[in-house]
Amino acid sequence: MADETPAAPDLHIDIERLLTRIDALGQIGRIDGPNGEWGNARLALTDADRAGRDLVVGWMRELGMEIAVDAIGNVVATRAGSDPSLSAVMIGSHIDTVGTGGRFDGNLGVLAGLEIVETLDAAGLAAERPLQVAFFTDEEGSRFAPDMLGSQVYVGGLDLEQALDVVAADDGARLGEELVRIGYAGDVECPTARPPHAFVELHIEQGPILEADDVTIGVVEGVQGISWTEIVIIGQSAHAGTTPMRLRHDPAFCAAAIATYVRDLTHHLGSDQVGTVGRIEVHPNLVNVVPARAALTVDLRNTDERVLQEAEGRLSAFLEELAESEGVQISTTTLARFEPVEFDPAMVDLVETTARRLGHSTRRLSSGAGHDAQMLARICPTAMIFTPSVNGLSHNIAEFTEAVDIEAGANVLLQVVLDQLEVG
Ligand code: HGY
Ligand code: MN
Ligand code: MN
Repeated sequence: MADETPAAPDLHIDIERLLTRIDALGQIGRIDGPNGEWGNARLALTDADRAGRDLVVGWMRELGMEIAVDAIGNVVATRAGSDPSLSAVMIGSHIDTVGTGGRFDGNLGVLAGLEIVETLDAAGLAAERPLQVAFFTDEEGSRFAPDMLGSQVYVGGLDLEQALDVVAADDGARLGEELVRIGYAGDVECPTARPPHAFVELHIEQGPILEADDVTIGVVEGVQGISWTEIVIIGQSAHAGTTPMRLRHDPAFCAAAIATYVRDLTHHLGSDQVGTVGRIEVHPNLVNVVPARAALTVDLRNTDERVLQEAEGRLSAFLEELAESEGVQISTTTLARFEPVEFDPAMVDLVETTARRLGHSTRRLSSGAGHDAQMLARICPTAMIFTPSVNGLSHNIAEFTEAVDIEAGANVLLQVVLDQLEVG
């Protein structure tokens, strides 16, 4: 850490300016709900994602930042420091969303970074280190698995060519072609040749913990392990009326049995285990046809790697039994697999002491969601700052975080970044 005396303890962000940018980006791929709630649909590398990228890159240019786009479409904007030989402090997150997402997930972290650049510029604060603001490609992984795809390539955790060959779950498009189509196949090599000095990500909690404890700032100690599996079940299509139950090989029944098993597994393994069947497809999906095929995804997560492996083992054994008992073929593909991550203790402490110095309540927690920070933690000291989510909701257009909490989180981010920037 830099010396203890904060560089500009009274400096603070302009919350109205930040909220204006959040709302402006939120208009791209906007989805309105029946009760005034509204969110976003900007799946990775779609036209909506391109429009969101273009808007944010435009703001980066207006701030006089140097823009770099790498070969997987990650965008890194740089505010020059007085000593360019020093590695940059990076603020980052993502601006792609799930199909029924909110307007804060990821976007808050990127736009808070731009707000901090504008705040430093307005205050005439020069820094020795460059300051970078980045958004990473396809953090959500909904369309192109795995999640955190762009930041994984950025840190060298996923081979670029392998990433470019990933095929979209929705329309079968190849990632590399979509990147070219939207104009973000950049010329900067991956993985990065210059790891940041430090990485800090401001993000909404996306769960109920901070709100339940009435706490303003989440001091994130790490991220839980993630296991995504796609399961394909091949049975035999048959007439719904004429085929006796004993002669059926029914993939839809198997998909339902797997979803029920996943729920039972979480009860058996205890509170830290979560399990989700998020996608189920049945073919031919007709009322009077016993299906020929079903495909579904299982998302298992746990803070304890050993228990997560046990969950995976139990599911695999269940699939074998089911294939045998129902006379179907079951195949699995791993879509994502990340072990739990712990952030740099000194950076975690810095977030906590900074938040408390600013007078905010804090609590430590592990992140239930995956984040780009868990990838950057592989190459530099990394920390995350959480703000509360109203009703613990996210990946839902009703996702919301109060302005007062956004302001608190962004000011903590500002002070943490100032500590790392070694402002002159
Ligand atoms: O899946 C996740 O946790 C993140 O939203 N990509
Ligand atoms: Mn996110
Ligand atoms: Mn998300």
